[in-house]
Amino acid sequence: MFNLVVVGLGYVGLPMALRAAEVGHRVVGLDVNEQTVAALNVGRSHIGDVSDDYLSGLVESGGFSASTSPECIEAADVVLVCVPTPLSEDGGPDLRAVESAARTISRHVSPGTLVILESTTYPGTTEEVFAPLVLGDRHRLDDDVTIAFSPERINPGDRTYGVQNTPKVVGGLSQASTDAGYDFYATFVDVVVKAKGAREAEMAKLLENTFRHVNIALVNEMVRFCDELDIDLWDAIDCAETKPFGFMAFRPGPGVGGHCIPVDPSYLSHRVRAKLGYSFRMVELAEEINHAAPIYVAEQVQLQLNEAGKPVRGSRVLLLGITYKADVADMRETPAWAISERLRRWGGHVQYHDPYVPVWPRASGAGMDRMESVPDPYAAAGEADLVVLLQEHSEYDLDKVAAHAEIVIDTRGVLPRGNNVHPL
Ligand code: SAJ
Repeated sequence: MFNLVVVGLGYVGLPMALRAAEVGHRVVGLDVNEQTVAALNVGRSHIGDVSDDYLSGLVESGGFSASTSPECIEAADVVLVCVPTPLSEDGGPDLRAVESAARTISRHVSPGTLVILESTTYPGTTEEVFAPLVLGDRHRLDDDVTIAFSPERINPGDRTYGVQNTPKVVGGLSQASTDAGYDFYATFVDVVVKAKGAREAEMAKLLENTFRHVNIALVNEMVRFCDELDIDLWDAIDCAETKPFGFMAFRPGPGVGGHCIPVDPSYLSHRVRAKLGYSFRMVELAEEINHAAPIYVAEQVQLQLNEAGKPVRGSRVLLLGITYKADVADMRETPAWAISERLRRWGGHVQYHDPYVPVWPRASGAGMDRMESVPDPYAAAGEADLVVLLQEHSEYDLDKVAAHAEIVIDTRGVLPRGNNVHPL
């Protein structure tokens, strides 16, 4: 078994750390947030998919502990880096957390340690940014430190796939590093896949999520002209989905949110443009289409109110489900924001309901203001001039939504069709 240090105890690092502890590795979670570390050490989880019971069992057994002290790296056989790489101003990944972690590791790492970066980033980061900072002028690759990349595949809210049963890709800066990464992950992940190298492992992740981004953009563009051609794209997708091979269904929506799909592909287009001087047109077009989706929804609101002889100005519009996807509490890059802002700019009175978001703090042009979720979505639907279903949270009774709403724009194509229901 290994002494493992996991740097960054968020939605990726904590599940990885605890799964490794489950099989007997001695795991220290290293994080800069003292409150997070203190809470974890008393069995309180800040990650929705990690229960307090699961965590406290591993804390009490001594398999897992959390710390803010980087000295724990000195005893590590393996160090995983699972820190955030948010989008930076220039469209690439903000690598400051990765660089900080690499410098910290460099100061404390012992000979024989395997260091693996899991944070999503552009191909070449491990070789050109991460490794030089880890190695510094004191360590040599393979002689005393092996370095690899392994894309994170943690899927928040997924009840089927977790760390153990999601195949793990790993690619090193040398064959020895790849092999060391394989041997490590194979102790607690059912299927481990060796990539040719770190770049291929970095690229695999971006390909996975660029694939989704581009295909979501495809249907987000098709839904516009299908509407004008009086073609029910939702039905066409259902039909296409019966093909047992060679097709994967994506469906139109109000826009692409989350911390992966709208972000990861731009790392790739940023890298291509920065290194090669030309654009990755598919991604840039997909970004353009998906960024426009929320405005298309606002325009559909305007159109349907117009059909009812009502201007947007002064009309009450209820948004149902404002997180970035159904049954998650995550608001990152949610399309609800752009929709709400556009309707308010047109003079609409916007309300919302979301069981996961009791209060919606919003930094709008008028400074930080806040909205509260209406208590009863069905009563609010009955009082609104128009309802927009953005996220089909499982707790919503879709029949009741359709029954109470005078007009409803169904951005998910899930409501029972009626004269008052208008799918995108
Ligand atoms: N969306 C659509 N139409 C679709 C699918 C998604 O509009 O057909 C929208 C969603 O509403 C959401 C955004 O796109 O706003 C992203 O949705 P997603 O289903 O891709 O969910 P994410 O962002 O949580 O993506 C994660 C990814 N997991 C990892 O990166 C480890 C992704 O690779 C997974 O495929 C996805 O979860 C999943 O399948 O749940």
